[in-house]
Formats: sequence, C-alpha cells, structure tokens
Amino acid sequence: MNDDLRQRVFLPIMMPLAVMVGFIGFAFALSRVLLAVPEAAATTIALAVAAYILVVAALVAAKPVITSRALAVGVTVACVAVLAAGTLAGAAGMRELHAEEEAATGEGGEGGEAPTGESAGNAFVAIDIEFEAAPEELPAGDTTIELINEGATLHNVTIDDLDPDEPVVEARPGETQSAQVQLEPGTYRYHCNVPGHEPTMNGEFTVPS
Ligand SMILES: [Cu+2]
Repeated sequence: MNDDLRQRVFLPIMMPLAVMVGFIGFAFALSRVLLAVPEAAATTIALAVAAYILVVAALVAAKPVITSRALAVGVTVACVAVLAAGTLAGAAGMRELHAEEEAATGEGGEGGEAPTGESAGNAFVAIDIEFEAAPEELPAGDTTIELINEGATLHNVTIDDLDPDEPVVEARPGETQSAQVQLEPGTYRYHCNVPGHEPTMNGEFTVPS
C-alpha cells in the first residue's frame, strides 16, 4: 500500500470505522466495569476516564499536527485497557451484582431459595431496626412462619395475641429461623420484643376464615 493510496482510502474509510468499533467496545466495557465495582469505585473510575479523555483532547488541541499514528496508539492503549478491565470485571463482578440484587430485594424472586416478601410466603424479614417485609395474610391452622434476620442485631417475632412476652421465633444476625404456630381466623398484632425495637418493629396480619 503506497502512501497516496493510504491517504485516500485507508484514512477516510478505515479510520471512522475503527473509531466507531472502538467506541462501541469502549462504552460496553466501561459500563460493565462501572456496574461490577462498588458504587464509590465506579464514580472514581468514571472520573478517571473522563479526565483521561480531557487530557488526550487537550493534547490533540495543543498539538494540531499530531500524527494519526500517535492518536491511534493513544486510542488503542485506552481501549485495550478498558476492554481488559471490562472482561475481567464481567467475569468476576456480574455474579456478585446479581447476588447483591437478590439479597437487597429480599423477595427471593424466581429461583430464590426462600419465598419471602409480600405475597410469596410466611416470612418476616428483619433489618435494623424494622421489618423490611412481612406477611399481610397467613393461613388458618398449623402454619410455619419464618424469620429472616438480615440485620446486625437479634430480632424476633412476638405475636401479641398468642403471647405478648414470648417470641414465636427468634433469629440472630444472618440467621433464618422458623416456627409453627396455630392460628384462628382474625387479626393479629405482632412486634419484635428485643428492648427498644417495638416502636419501629410492629405490624398486623390477618388470618382469613
Ligand atoms: Cu428487633
């Protein structure tokens, strides 16, 4: 390929194409990095990338005769770095992200082990210091209720109308405990009887007849 052909064919056609492909790969890889790392780190990385782009733009502006080769090297280095980071982050981070999402919603979702949350089951989900989720309705008769403690302190479920002083089920931080209760149709008030918790940890559920 002689220089004349290179100037007339390679640069006008190949350069925009390469830049476009590079940019798509760059954006995709960067989004994966930002999604995979913790929020604080994502901000730092985004700022660093923005700073790098500004510096490169400033250099190009300050040196208008910059060669296309120098520009290509700079862009390639940046793209390779981000693509490599994106691949690593994609492999390592996305699973954690999904695990975090599932844990954060506490809903179990499809494929979650414990059916929790509103309509899904009989689980109370405690964090510090409130019930993040609790059943609004429980079936009459022999019923298993579950307490998932996602908080950092002891929590329990005490059903006032069964025994206002004796927890039905109690779970230490990170634990899931379950217990059987006998429920007649009616409305039941419950709370956590760990000292200081009741004001923010109480509620009602109904047992339809
Ligand atoms: Cu509590």
